[in-house]
Amino acid sequence: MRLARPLAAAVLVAAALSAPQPAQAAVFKHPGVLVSRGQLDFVKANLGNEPWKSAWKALQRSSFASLSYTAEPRATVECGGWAAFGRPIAGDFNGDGVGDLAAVKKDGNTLHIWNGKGSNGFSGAVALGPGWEPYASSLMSLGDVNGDGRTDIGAVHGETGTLTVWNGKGGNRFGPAIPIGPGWNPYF
Ligand SMILES: [Ca+2]
Ligand SMILES: [Ca+2]
Repeated sequence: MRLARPLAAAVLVAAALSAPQPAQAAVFKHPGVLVSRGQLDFVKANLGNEPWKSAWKALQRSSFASLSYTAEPRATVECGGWAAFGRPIAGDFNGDGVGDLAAVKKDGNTLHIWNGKGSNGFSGAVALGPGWEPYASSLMSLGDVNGDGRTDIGAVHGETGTLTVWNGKGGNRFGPAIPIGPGWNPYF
């Protein structure tokens, strides 16, 4: 995770000012604070001045700093696995107002969705179903093309050139494939 230096410093100040937690050294040994006491004191003394003032306010607005934030630790954290997926598309596929990502996994040609959770966070991948191989290279987010307020997706069949639309239903669900018409291959 990379943070702007003032924000990173503010995060560390918040950590330093928070109440001490019960030690769990037997399970996990924290590598320690990566800045000096003098640096923390400097940032703390300048929280009323820019850029530290804005960084502090941004930290306070962050959902990760909320007292109601509930961590969702995962047993397995995937790193560097995006090469397994085709080009991702963006849209609000579950209808909660936060942007999501979708992409077809090349092995199995299954459409996957990652729901945005705000603050640049995403849920784990939700597998929707196989059979997307003919559409994987042209999958696109269309916005709302049927006017029901929900994000729709489309693609051009790689062999037939038929433009096909799937209307979003919210909750990461889509209606049946609706063929719009042939002749779209030259545009993709
Ligand atoms: Ca969403
Ligand atoms: Ca729609």
